[in-house]
Parts: sequence; C-alpha cells; structure tokens
Amino acid sequence: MSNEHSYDQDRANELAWRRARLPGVSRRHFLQLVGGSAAGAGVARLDGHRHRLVAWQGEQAIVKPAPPELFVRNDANLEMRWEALYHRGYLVPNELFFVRNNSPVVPRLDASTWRLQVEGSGVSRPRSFTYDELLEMPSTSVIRAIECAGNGRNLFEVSHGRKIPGTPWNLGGIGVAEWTGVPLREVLERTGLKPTARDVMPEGLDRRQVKRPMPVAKAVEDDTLLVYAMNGQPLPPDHGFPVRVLVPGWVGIAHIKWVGRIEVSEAPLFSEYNTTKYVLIGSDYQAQTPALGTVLTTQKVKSAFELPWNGDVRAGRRLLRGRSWSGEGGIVSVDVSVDGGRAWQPARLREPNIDRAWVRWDLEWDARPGPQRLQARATDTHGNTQPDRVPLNAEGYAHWAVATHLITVS
Ligand SMILES: Nc1nc2c(c(=O)[nH]1)N[C@H]1C(S)=C(S)[C@@H](COP(=O)(O)O)O[C@H]1N2
Ligand SMILES: [Mo]
Repeated sequence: MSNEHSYDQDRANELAWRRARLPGVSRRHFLQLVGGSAAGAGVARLDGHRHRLVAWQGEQAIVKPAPPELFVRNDANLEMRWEALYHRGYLVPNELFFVRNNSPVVPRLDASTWRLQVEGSGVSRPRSFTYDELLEMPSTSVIRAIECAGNGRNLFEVSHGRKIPGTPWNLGGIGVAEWTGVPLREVLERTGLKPTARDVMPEGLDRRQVKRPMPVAKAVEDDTLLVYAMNGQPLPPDHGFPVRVLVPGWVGIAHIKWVGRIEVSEAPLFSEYNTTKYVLIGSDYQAQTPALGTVLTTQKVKSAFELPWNGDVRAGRRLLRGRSWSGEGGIVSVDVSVDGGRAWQPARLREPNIDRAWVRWDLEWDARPGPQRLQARATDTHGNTQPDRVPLNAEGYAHWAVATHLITVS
C-alpha cells in the first residue's frame, strides 16, 4: 500500500470519525471498527448508528456497472464511448454518463445524516442545511453539459506529438443531462450573503475533499445549482449523491460532487484545483499568480462524431452523426470534412440546441473503403470557431482544435 493511500485512509477515518460522533464509542474503538475497510472489508457497522457514517462501502472506485461497450475504463474514471450515443437521444442516460474521480473511492453518504455547512466571512448567518430542507426549497431543472477540462487530452499526441500524463481522454469526457436542484443563490441568500462577499468555494466529502472557488457573480447565476436529481433519478453515487454543484459552462472540476461544505469569503479563495491543477501552463499562457498558469473557467467549443475512436464501419451510404458544444452558449454552425480537411460541407443541426449543453447534427456520408479522416468544425453563438491548432499546455487541458477522427471503412 502506497504512502499516499495510507495518508488518504487516515484522512478518511478522521473524517468519518468527525462525522460519526458516536455516543459511547472511543475514537480508537471506532478506528478499529472501520479499519477493516482499508482492506476492502466493506461497510463499517456500529449497531444502530451505522447510518451516521461515511461508509467506504467495499472500497469501490466506481459504483455503477461499466460494461466495455459503453465505457473505456481508466482507474477511477469512465470514458463514454461516443458510438453508444448513435442510437440514443439528446440526453446521456445516467448509466452512460462519464465518471471522473480524483479520489480513489466513491464516498457512500447517507442523505438522512448528510449536512451542507455554509460558512465564512462572506455570510452573516452561517448555518447548515439538511437534505430534506433542500428538497423543500424552490427547485429548477436545467439541461446542461458537464465536461472534464482534460477531455481531448490524447489529441495533443496527434497535434504536437506529445503524450501528456493524466486521464487519457479521447473525447468521451463529456455528458449532457437534465439536472434538478436548488439554485445556489437561494441557499446563499438564506445564509445572509453579504454584499462584500467575493468567492464561493464548494468542498466535497470525498477523501481528497476536492474544492474549487468561483466568484459570487457565477455562484448566483440562475442555473448554478445544488443538484439532487439527474435525468429524473436521485443523483447516483458516482455522480455525487446526495448533492453536487452544477456550474454551467465551467470546467468539470468546478461541479463539486458529494458537496458537504461551502465557504463564502470576502477574500479571494484558492485551492490546489485553481492554482497547480486545472490551469493552463505553457509559454503561450499567462500565469495568474498564485496560480501557475491561466486559470480554467469556461469550456471552449468542440465537436465529436458518434463513431468508435479509431474504429471500423461498413462501406456504403450512411448518416454520419455528431454533436458540438460550447461552455459559452449555443452552436450556430458545424462544418464537416470527410476527406481529411480538403472539402467541407455544412451539417444539419437538429433540435434542441440548448446553451451550454450541445447540439446534434448529421449529414449523408458515402463511406468509401479504406482509412478515412473525419473532421468537424463548430462555431458558437459568441463567434468562437474551432481552430486548426491550439498551443500546448503542460497538463493537456482544453484541446479544442479541430480533431481528426480516424475510421477504417471496409
Ligand atoms: N468532490 C469531487 N467532485 C468532483 C470531482 C472529484 O474528484 N471530487 N471530480 C471533478 C471532475 S475533474 C469532473 S470532470 C466532474 C465529473 O463529473 P461526473 O463524474 O459526474 O461525470 O466532477 C468534478 N467534481
Ligand atoms: Mo475533470
């Protein structure tokens, strides 16, 4: 077991202990009881108090089934296979939605004991909220994308000949769902949000306690939500049960899962996730001290084909399908080349075309035998068009240049 793992385990136990507050159980006894979980023994059971625990149930890195026809698995991450969307509709069903976890284990939280603590210098009435309190507040449903900042990382290998360490996404680190929850603004208002408040930083209850700040202006937008349902189902454990944050248009890391605390501050806030990670580091990017690079916020415009990556299709006429999206708004046009960029033709955009979600498009394709190079170039409602090339950055984020999708037609 690596030092990092035991360090994480200690922190997990500490957290579980703090949340458990069990009458008549010493901390040492508690650690003995949960100790089994480090070896994968499963749920910590403490008489009638089991429900009070953060249970590292069976040490699962991913809870939902991950059949190989739907996902490419990399450690605790699941990449959606784009070809699995071809025979589906606008939304990505929960069982096909990609998963990206920075912590090695999905925390299993109990909604009846879960609390959301809202505190910090930016609020005058710090307090906590229960799950039921959130459910009773005014709610809204929105259709939006969540996309990992590193989606497309592998494309730097083609464009720059550089294999960049990190989750090796092709383009399947994105999904669109209908999210239901309470506007974060409602919760901040009930906590006495001060006019001087500046940053809002949600924090997860996973082992790494992932947290990342946003300005108050983003936190109070109509569609920035504390989400408890995904596509009409209670939020699944992999996606942040009982509650996650939705920060439309922003890099995936902003959408904190398993949220347990929100710090609201009059001073700017920082975490490793907006200083050393999830920033663009490279000679073409400005450092925003104390961040090591340009801090990532809004996602760029991108496109993908609903075809297997480096896969095969049968020769003949078929409907070529794909989707394009932008963190800034909607999509106004998509041009496609089926000959490696020589000739381009407009794709037909299909309804709906929802801002900060995606649009589906298609065109007729007479697939001729041999290796084929497919490309799509989208333009969003803010006039951003996918470029031919983007400068390299150290962590391989934001590859939004036109991608070449290789496909063998036989
Ligand atoms: N608490 C917590 N929230 C998190 C993460 C995490 O590791 N811990 N991963 C983030 C990243 S990097 C992404 S891309 C999205 C992925 O959301 P999903 O797994 O529901 O698709 O969740 C974000 N929220
Ligand atoms: Mo991510």
